[in-house]
Amino acid sequence: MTELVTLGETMALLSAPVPGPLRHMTSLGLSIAGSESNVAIAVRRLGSPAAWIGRVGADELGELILAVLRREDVDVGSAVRDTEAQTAIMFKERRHNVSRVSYYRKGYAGSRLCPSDVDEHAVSSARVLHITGITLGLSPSARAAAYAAVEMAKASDVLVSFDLNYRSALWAPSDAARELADMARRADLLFAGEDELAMLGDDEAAALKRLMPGGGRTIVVKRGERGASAFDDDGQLDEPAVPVDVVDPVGAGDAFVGGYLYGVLNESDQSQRLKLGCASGACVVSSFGDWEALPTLEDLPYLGSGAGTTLR
Ligand code: KDG
Repeated sequence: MTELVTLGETMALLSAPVPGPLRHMTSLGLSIAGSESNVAIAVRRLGSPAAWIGRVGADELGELILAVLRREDVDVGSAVRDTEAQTAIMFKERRHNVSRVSYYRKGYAGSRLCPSDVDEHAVSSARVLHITGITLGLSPSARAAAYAAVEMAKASDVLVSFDLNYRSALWAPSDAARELADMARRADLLFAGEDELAMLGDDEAAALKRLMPGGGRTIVVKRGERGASAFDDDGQLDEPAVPVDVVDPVGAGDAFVGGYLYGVLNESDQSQRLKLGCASGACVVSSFGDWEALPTLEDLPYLGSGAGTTLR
């Protein structure tokens, strides 16, 4: 049975293999990218069943996405093939130690996600529904699909997990702040970056107070190289990051969320959830790719081994 169900857009990813402007590349690596499917892969790699719901084009890139997710043992049985729009593409390049992404996604298949695409059985039979603010910014129909999924989850006592995941390329900060805050208040478990909380309130304390009106909810603040903090009815718990050399930060937030959610699904305590999140994030920042370096449980003990460690 699926434990985690995620909903969102996954794109084909074309990445520059070496640093430099995209315009001078003669070849690009081909993979896939999508915050929600990254989380599904993260949870599945650690050991819990996970499903992804989204729309892909009826094209080769759509088949690529489904094939990669299937290979990762993520359930894509509820994914939809759109015969009228193509699969979106994300490009990634590195310039002066900065990773830069650009999207070709407006009007593409993933943005055409709509409420009737949401498989009610898949949502109501899961234990956690995970969505992100990216879906709210994609299009009105994708936003409606996210709200429909949350209603279905709430009707079946499925825990709603929401990552603000603000993407400036998708919408203006004022529109995003309103929509993100509205969805945040419906979530049982909220993930936010420090910069995203700043967008929603004067300071972190004010934003947290506004977003956490009732008890029984958890807000997890992702602090990058300074780790993460969880706020719940028991107060605040901080966890430092695992020190690693940062190679490519894209996808690290999703890895953190996946590790944390695996802890939720396996009844780990708050400290263990944060540790799993930070460890998964560290694995992804220390290598290229949005999800390829996500760990299995067996990989985790090797994290933090000194430089030059050889396993024979
Ligand atoms: O969170 C990592 C993502 O940025 C990436 O995999 C693609 O979903 C994505 C997005 O919208 O940026």
